[in-house]
Amino acid sequence: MTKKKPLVVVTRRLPEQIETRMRELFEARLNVDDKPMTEAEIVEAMREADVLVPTITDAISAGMIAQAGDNLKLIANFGNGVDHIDVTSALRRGVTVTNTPGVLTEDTADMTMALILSTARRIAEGARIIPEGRWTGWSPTWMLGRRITGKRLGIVGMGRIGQALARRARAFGLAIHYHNRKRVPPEIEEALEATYWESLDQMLARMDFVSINCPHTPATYHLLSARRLKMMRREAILINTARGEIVDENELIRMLEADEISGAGLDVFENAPAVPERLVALANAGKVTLLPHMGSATHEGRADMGEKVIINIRTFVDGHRPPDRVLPSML
Ligand code: 8YV
Repeated sequence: MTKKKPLVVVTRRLPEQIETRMRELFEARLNVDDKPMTEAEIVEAMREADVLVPTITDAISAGMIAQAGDNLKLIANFGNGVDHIDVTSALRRGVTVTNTPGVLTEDTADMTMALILSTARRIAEGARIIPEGRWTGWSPTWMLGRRITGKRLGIVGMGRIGQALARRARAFGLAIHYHNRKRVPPEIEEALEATYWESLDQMLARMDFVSINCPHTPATYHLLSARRLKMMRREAILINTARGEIVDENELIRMLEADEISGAGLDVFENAPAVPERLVALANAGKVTLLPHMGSATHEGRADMGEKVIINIRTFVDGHRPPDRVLPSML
């Protein structure tokens, strides 16, 4: 007797090979035109589905989870961060939540390093000059940026991505400093020649670059508050490839406009995809580099994320614990 395939509802378009596999393995309901689903459409899907596969663009609230059907037993997120899902409510209702950690670590660390290079050396600004026909020739004091070698990088959140960033940053001659909920094992600190700062305030006051690489949780909401941002040095550059909500964006904008901080490289925003006009004006002025959440945007990375979703669903459907369960301790 063939086992009934689980009804798996996928909210966004996924890499082709992943969708093909899903059609083979599951009763897959895919989003071929990639038009984001409305809350009502997602709730409707949650009433019928055995498994929901959302992404960062889908807010899954407690209210939506309360309306889910009894069949819904797994929310298999396509992505590492789960701050868009009310995981506590899901777990309370006996719904397992999984994510896709690890497979996007190197790509996101690459993009973080790219933002450090781009913002310090004004690459985005410079790359516009020739296409816009504004180059009149070389000059000794024109388009000067900031040196990276020998400077201090403070990493906020020394998990997989923070450590992968540290490996890259060392190759560029940056001194590694970090703040984290707890100290990493001594062998990792030694390998990265990383200095631990128990006090985030004290670390912020001494860094040339500060990179946000921690998850967005209730505890890290506005971790870089107005008070903390003011501790950063005037020459410092802030990089964020984690989540916009970790930084008080309004205060960051005010400080950039007032030259109280020298620059920022942002891949995430507090109310993405809405980006404040004042921030866009700062980008046009060459003071900040803004990217549309491209941290893990590689063909390989997104395919690997899809593979992880499939593995999480298959192990769960086979009655086993999926490898990437999101646990309350992670929230
Ligand atoms: C994802 C990300 O692409 O994984 C994350 O947390 O921010 C991105 O890599 C996005 O979340 C897709 O849902």
